[in-house]
Amino acid sequence: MEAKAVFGGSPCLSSSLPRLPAQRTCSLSYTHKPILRAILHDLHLAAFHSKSHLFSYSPSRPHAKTLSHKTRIFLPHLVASMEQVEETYIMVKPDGVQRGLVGEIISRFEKKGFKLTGLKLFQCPKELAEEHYKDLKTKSFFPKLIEYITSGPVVCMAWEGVGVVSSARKLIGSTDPLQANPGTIRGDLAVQTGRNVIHGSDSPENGKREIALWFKEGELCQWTPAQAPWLRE
Ligand code: DAT
Ligand code: MG
Repeated sequence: MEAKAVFGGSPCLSSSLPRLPAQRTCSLSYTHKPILRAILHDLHLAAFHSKSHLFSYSPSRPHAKTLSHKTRIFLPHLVASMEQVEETYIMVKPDGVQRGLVGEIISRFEKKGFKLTGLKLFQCPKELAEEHYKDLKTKSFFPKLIEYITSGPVVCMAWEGVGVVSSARKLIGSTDPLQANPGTIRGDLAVQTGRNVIHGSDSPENGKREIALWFKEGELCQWTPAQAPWLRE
């Protein structure tokens, strides 16, 4: 009988996680059980020292008595619950669609590692555009903004992930493309505020509000990307 020890990576030895390329494995005979236990115990303590409150103590486990520390069981569900999954509404505006930038824009979010949960090409009615931008109703540019957003099809997207709202805003860049940093979508692909190719929700609350506004029930898809364990430990 053999047991595998994993070195150099996450010490969470869940069998559901694939082994990361940088990790090394070695096979130990089961007759080396006490040594293996000691190695694993030390790895746990080293890698998760600052998160010790996330471990439960299990003094009832027999080998705990033979070690100088209490045995700890890692509780990954507690770590997951600490990191709030957000959703954001991202929209390629009519200029982005007309200029053939849809693939490029989707690709940036995919490559970053966020999860696409909704996607459609859509001709936006005036009432929806006005509701979406209702906070800007008093602005002088509001009529032109509505005219622009309804001038051709848009690509509506819902993206999900930890920190996705603020990260998407960083990927998008400043409202004025001339002020947007190179490397951002607006910084790389646009030159004018009135043609800034993309929208992104400005808060988690607005992310939820806007997704509910632009997507009907049944249009969103919940799924688990195969790459999930390669993006977050
Ligand atoms: P953002 O899209 O970066 O969240 P915003 O919410 O302030 O920016 O404005 C919504 C859109 O309105 C923006 O993407 C383009 C347009 N807009 C904003 N300010 C403008 C201005 N001064 N002149 C013309 N259009 C403007
Ligand atoms: Mg905005």
